[in-house]
Amino acid sequence: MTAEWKREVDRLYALDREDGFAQTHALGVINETIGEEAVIVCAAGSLPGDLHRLWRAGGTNTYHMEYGFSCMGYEVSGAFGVALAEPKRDVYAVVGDGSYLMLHSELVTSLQEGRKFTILLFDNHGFQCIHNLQRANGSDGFGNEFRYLEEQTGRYTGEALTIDFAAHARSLGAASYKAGNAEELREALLAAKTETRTTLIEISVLAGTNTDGYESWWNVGVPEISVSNKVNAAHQEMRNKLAQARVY
Ligand SMILES: Cc1ncc(C[n+]2csc(CCOP(=O)(O)OP(=O)(O)O)c2C)c(N)n1
Ligand SMILES: [Mg+2]
Repeated sequence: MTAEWKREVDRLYALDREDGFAQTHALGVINETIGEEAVIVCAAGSLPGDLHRLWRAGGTNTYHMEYGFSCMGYEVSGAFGVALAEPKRDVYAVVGDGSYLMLHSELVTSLQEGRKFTILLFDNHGFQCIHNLQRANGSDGFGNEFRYLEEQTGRYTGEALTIDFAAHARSLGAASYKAGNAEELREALLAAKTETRTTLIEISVLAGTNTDGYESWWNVGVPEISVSNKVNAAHQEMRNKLAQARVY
C-alpha cells in the first residue's frame, strides 16, 4: 500500500502537461528544493488537499496547515507568525491567488519587522476548488473563475483576468519572481533563498491540475428540487453517499 502510494506521488510530482505547468508538478519541485527543515504554511483552496496527499515532510514541525476552518487569508499572516517564532528557519506560505487577494497585508508587516518569509502564489485564475465542487454537484459553475463579464452571456465567460502578482508584491516592497515551468520554479526558489526580505514567487499553474478523486467527497448541501436534472441527480447521488457514510 505504501509503495503504491509512493508511486502515485512520484507520478503526480512528475506530471508533464504540454499545455502548461501542472500544480502537482510544482509541488514536487518545491518539495525537492526548499530543504528538509523549511516550514510550509497553508490553509485553503485546492492546495491543502494536495499537500495532505502529496507532501513529503522532512524535519519535525515543518508542516503547518490550518485544517480547523481552512480559513482563506491565513497563509500569509500565518507564515509571518511562523517566521517570527522560528527566525532561523526558511518559511513558505503556500497560497492560491484567491486567498492571496483576500488577505496579504502581513507581507507589509514582515517588511516592517525585517522578518523574511517566502510566498509561493499559485495563480490558476480563480477559486478553482469551489469551481470544481460546483460542477461536481450538478451546477455548470458560476462566479468562481477570474474572467471578465461578457455582454452576450451576461456571465463571467470572457478572457481570464491577467493579474501581475509579482508586480503587486514589488509595489509593497517585497522581492518577487515569476515561474511558469519546473526549471523557472527551481531557479526562483534558489534565488528567493538568497533574498533577505520577504519574497513572492508567482507560479502560473493550469486550473484543474490539483489532485482529485480517490473516493473522497464533500458533504455539501445540494438542492433537493431543481429545474436542472443534473442538480436533481447530484442530490440523489449525495443521498446515496450519505447512506453509505460511517457514523462516528
Ligand atoms: C474566509 C473564507 N472564505 C471562503 C472560504 C471557502 N473557500 C474555500 S477555498 C476557496 C477558494 C480558494 O481559491 P484559491 O485560493 O485561488 O485556491 P484554488 O482553489 O484556486 O487552488 C473558497 C472560496 C474559505 N475557506 N475561507
Ligand atoms: Mg486559485
